[in-house]
Amino acid sequence: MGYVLYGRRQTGSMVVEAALTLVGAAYSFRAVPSPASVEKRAVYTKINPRGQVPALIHPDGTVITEGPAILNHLADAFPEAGLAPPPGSAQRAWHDRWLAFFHANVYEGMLRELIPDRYTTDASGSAALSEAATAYVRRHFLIFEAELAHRPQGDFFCGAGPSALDLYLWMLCFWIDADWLAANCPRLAAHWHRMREREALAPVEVAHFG
Ligand SMILES: N[C@@H](CCC(=O)N[C@@H](CS)C(=O)NCC(=O)O)C(=O)O
Repeated sequence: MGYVLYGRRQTGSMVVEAALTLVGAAYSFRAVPSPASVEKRAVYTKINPRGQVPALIHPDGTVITEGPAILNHLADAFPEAGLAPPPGSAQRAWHDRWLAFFHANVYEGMLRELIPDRYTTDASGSAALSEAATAYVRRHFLIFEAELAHRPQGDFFCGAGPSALDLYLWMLCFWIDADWLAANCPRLAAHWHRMREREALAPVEVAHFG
């Protein structure tokens, strides 16, 4: 019995699919209807009360939500896959810091940017809310771009292969303006292009953005 991933096209389940693929875990995928489908959604909220994807069900039935918790679980459960530096190492602390940074700030900021109506009771202010969120998201990308200037230059953030953090940035870059990224975050833009060239990730990209 493998894992079960609840997800939907063009959502945060993309990075979990990528991680499951890279670690070679057996899993089945269950598509969760969009938020508009109230009736079907009621079934899913029994699994994740927030109604959000992704949710990963461990083979023992444990429900895991929140992208970084899922990714860190897979990194620890499949250590030979090298999805994160060893637990307890300084490198792992660095990795987890930035994973949490992007999850807490950028992912949430992108939600405000893309669906501002959900974050206000005054729809007349939605455009301004979205605009402010764009600036907020970009400020956080610039902080990480500056951080990379102090890191050893390599294809990946933490070593010889893609880590969960590499996968998370690969996913987030599908939601940021590519021209802005190239002009303002050359290291991250180059990283995104390298990640998109990886054969193992191509089917996941096609499933979400093909
Ligand atoms: N903090 C959650 C956020 C997940 C999230 O916002 N998922 C969105 C899709 S990208 C979703 O399911 N939205 C549907 C809803 O909120 O009703 C995580 O990291 O997994």
